[in-house]
Amino acid sequence: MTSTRYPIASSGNSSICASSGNLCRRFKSIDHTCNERTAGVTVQRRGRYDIEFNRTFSEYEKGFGDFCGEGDMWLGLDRMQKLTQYGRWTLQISMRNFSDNALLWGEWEDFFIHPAPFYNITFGKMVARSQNLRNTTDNGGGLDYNRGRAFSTHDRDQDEWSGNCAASDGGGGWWFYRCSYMYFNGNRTISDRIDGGKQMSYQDGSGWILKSSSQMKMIRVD
Ligand SMILES: [Ca+2]
Repeated sequence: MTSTRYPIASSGNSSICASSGNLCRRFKSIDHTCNERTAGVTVQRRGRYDIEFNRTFSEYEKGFGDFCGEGDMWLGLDRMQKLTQYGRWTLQISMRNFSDNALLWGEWEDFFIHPAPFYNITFGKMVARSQNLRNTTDNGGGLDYNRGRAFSTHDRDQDEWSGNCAASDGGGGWWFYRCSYMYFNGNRTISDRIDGGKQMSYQDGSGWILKSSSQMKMIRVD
């Protein structure tokens, strides 16, 4: 499978249910009539640092930021859950390294967000990736570690660690297990100094790789 739909450079959520017009308006009433098959919906985008990601569970549930432009944003767990009820979706994740600005991306099939209050994330196997993305589970690493996990924030601990991953790891919400090897809602990377899993980072089995930007997108495939 090749991927020509391209991450990071792509524009905002302009196309889901494009025929119904403005997406921002459309999001107020996502329903089963939404049958756009090739649309991509941006789930998370970060790189401008124009908004904070250290937020409450309720904010992660509702979503925040710039849905229709190019600014940083989080779609909202409630919207993800509603959208994934219909059809099959692929999750595309792309990120840029802080150190060399290299772009890495991968796609996982059967992305699904379960209902509140846990909003567990499930997904199938990786179906496409850039050559420079490793997803090994050796020594942890990759997204596989998060499969099936509930969403946690600093004010709602639903992770399986004895402490609170979100509170310890930079304040942003995520589908933590005993924390995470992929974490894009953490602290902004401002230097090469690695600080556990607190910064925007991806652990590929060989070590933490700090990120300067990220984008997660859900793409309807069926
Ligand atoms: Ca915990």
